[in-house]
Amino acid sequence: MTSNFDVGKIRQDFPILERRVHDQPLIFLDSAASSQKPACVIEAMNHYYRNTHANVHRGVHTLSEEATEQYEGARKKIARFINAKSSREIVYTRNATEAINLVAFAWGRTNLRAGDEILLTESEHHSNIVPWQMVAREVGAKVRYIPVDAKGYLDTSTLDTLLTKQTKLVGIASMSNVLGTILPVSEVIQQARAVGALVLVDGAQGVPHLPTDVQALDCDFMAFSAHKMCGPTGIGVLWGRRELLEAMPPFMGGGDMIRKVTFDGAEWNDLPWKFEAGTPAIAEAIGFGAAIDYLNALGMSNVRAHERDIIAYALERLAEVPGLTLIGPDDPDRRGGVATFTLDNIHPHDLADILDHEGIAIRAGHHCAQPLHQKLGVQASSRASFYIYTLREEIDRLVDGLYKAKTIFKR
Ligand code: C6P
Repeated sequence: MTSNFDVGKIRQDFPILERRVHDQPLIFLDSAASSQKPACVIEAMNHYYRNTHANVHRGVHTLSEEATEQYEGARKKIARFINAKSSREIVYTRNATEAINLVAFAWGRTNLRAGDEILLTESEHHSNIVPWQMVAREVGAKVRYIPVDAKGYLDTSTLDTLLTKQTKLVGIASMSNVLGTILPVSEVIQQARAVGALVLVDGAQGVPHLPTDVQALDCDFMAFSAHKMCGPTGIGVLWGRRELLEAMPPFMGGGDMIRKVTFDGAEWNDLPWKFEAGTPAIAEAIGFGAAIDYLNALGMSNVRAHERDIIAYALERLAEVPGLTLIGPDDPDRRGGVATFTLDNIHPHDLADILDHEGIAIRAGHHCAQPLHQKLGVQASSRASFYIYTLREEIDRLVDGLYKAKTIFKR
C-alpha cells in the first residue's frame, strides 16, 4: 500500500476495533451497512457538546455563533470533498434515503406528469426505488429498469431503447450495495442527457469508497450518508445543481427554512436552508466534517486502492470454498469492497449467527434490495463488506469461519 495508508495504524484510530465479541477479537465485515468511527469524529462531537452547544442560525450569543460556524464549516468541507461548485448546493438531510425522497417529492411532484418515465437500475437499493414508485403512483408516471446481467454488470446496450423522450429522470447508484459493481455512471449520464433526462446518483456506497467529483461527473443530484464514511448516523447530504434546487419547492415547512412568515403565507429562505426545516443535526454535521478531514488525510484514491486489494483477495479466497457461489462481478477493477455470496443451502441468517460466535460480523438477508434478489433468483444472501481498516487476515478468518459452518451443517 501507499506510504500514508498504513492499515495497522488506521486501525488504532478506531476504538471499537479493540472490542471482543463472544470472546474473540471483533472482525467487522459489515461496513457497507454502516462504517465504524475514528476517535477524531467521536471527539469532535464530544468537544462540541462539552464546549459549544447552542442552536444554530438563531442566537447572537457566542455559543450560537460558534456552533453556526462549525455547522456551516462542515458544509464547506463536504462541498470540497465532492467538488461541488458551492456549499449552497449541499443540503443536510437525515441520510441518503431522505435525500432521495427530497428529490422524489420536491422535484418529482412539480415536474413529473402522467406518462412520464423514471428509469432506475435493477440493482438499486429500496431507497432509490420506493420513493419513485410512490411519486409515480401519485402523478401517473411509470418506473422502468435497466437490466443487470448474470455477472452483475449493468446492461447498457438496453439504454438506446429504454431512454426515450418520456424519460424525465434516471436514478442510479454509483456502487451496488449487493453486487459491489461500480456502475458506469458517466456513460449513463451522457446518454440520459441526449434525451433531456436528469440524473440522480445514489452515492450511499460510492462516496465513502471512491473519489467523487460531481462537476466532472456532470450529474444533477447526488445523495449520500455520513454514517457509511466514518461519520455519525442521523446526517446525510443531498447535493443538487443550484438552478435545480432553486426551482424546487421546499420539502418540509417550519423554522429556519423561511425568510418571512405572515398569517397568510411564507417566503422561503435561500439555499440550502430552504430545505432544512427545524433544528438540524448540529453535532452530527460537525462529526461529518471531522470524518471528511479524516478521509481527506488518507486520500480517497488510497482508500480505493486498499479496497481494490482487499476485494481482489476476498474474491480469490472465497472462490476456494466448495459450495460457495459469489454474486457480482469477478473483476476487482469494477467492484468495490463488497463480497456477497451464498454457501451450499445454509440460510444466510444461520451462517451470520455461526460467524458471530467467531467474532465475525457480516450482514445476511436481502440487504434492502429485494427486486435484485428476485432477479438473481435467491431469497437471501450473505455479505461481507470492507473498509479502510479491513485486513487480509480478516478475510482468512472469514474463510475459516465458513469452513466451520460447513462442518456444523455437515456439508
Ligand atoms: N445500505 C446496506 O447495508 P441510508 O440508510 O439512508 O443511510 O442509506 C440508504 C442506502 C441507499 N443506497 C444504497 C446503495 C445503500 O447501500 C443504502 C444503505 C445499507 O446495504 C443499509 S440497508
